[in-house]
Amino acid sequence: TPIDYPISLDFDAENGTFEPCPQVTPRHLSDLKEMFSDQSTVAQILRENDPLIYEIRYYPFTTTKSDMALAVTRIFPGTIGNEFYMTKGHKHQREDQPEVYYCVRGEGFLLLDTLEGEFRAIPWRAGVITHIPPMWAHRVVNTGNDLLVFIGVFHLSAGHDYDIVARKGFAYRVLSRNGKPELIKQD
Ligand code: S6P
Ligand code: ZN
Repeated sequence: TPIDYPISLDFDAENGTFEPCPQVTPRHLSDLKEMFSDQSTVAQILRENDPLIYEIRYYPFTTTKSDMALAVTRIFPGTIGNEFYMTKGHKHQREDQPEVYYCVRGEGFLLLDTLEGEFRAIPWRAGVITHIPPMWAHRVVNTGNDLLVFIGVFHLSAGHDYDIVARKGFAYRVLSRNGKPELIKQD
């Protein structure tokens, strides 16, 4: 239901949580298993357990005339094989829908890819704000030993295309070599 009066949230930047929070979406390894390069390690882990890779907390600021939304994502530290924990990644369905990302805590990369030849890996740390133009697929990778927290502001009507990312993949992966992140080109 639309709410046409101001709403404020109580945000805990250390934890990456806020109150009130109407929706939390967990993403376990099984939810993004096809995104990781080392499929034999994925299968091996999934035989034993299904680790939580990240969590998304949403707040829809729906009014009678607008559909802005807030999402706070917390990516846990870790690797699958030698690939750092990351978001599934998606492109917005509507071609006129950008997004603003703000890294609140942690370190890693924001990967941006048109999936048509243009790619950027933005080194990310607390304090960096990035505008994601329409038609750029986006994925965040946690390369640190600690939680990575970021805020996304977008329109609910943007829609999410996960399939195109699953089909084409990002141009580079972020892999751990001796604990240090390296960008590796995909063929
Ligand atoms: C939504 C926005 C974020 C992501 C979230 C999780 O447009 O970009 O809220 O949904 O960071 O990533 P993903 O790829 O699983 O949706
Ligand atoms: Zn998005």
